[in-house]
Amino acid sequence: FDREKVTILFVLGGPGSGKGTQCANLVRDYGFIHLSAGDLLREEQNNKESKYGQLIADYIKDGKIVPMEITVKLLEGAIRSKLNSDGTGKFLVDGFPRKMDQAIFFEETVCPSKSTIFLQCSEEVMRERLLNRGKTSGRSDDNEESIVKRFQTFVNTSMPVVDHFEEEGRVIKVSAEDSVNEVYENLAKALAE
Ligand code: UP5
Ligand code: MG
Repeated sequence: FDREKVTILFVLGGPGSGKGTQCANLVRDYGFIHLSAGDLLREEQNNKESKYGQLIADYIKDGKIVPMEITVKLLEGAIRSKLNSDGTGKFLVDGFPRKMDQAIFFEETVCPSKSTIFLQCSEEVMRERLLNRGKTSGRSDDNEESIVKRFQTFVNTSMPVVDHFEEEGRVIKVSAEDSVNEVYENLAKALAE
């Protein structure tokens, strides 16, 4: 596709920081298309035809990052299939890139991002949200043991990506501790600037 016609915003933040929730708000108000890397991986995991099902299941339960070739292919396919008929499209890429090599590979081979929205939230708050969601989500990683691993991966592997984009002055940082509506107010204000 034509990179000039495609706008990409990365949406990053720790597990449970509210990426999916706030993306839904942005879709409603700004006409973005929402692509969650985690959702795409879970879909692929459930696809009986896929040879990666078991691998993805194991990585997600352990809070580890799935080899990027798989995730980038899924994202690229989703972008391609959701472009407007004139080739334009505004995408929120949620939960990706979460490792430095993914960030570089995606921007070089698929499309550079315009900006990164970073939802900043304490582990205490995120843990409570995830355990609460775990009562009904059925997600294999919404349990104490997986949550600890997800936090470790986030701090050690994914934060360096945010720091890198920040050094380049390409991060919109938003406090994500408060209620969904308050966070969205912060976010909308930051985007307007
Ligand atoms: N909630 C949200 N906002 C709230 C607020 N302000 N106040 C109170 N409650 C709030 O929200 C989480 C929960 O909190 C919900 O119950 C919500 O109602 C509530 P959500 O919006 O879902 O937060 P989000 O940040 O999207 O949390 P999520 O669990 O999806 O984050 P993760 O980053 O952990 O999950 P993701 O699906 O992106 O990735 C899962 C796994 O896939 C990774 O651990 C990894 O193994 C794998 N993966 C890769 O390998 N590569 C990738 O590129 C991407 C994922
Ligand atoms: Mg999510």
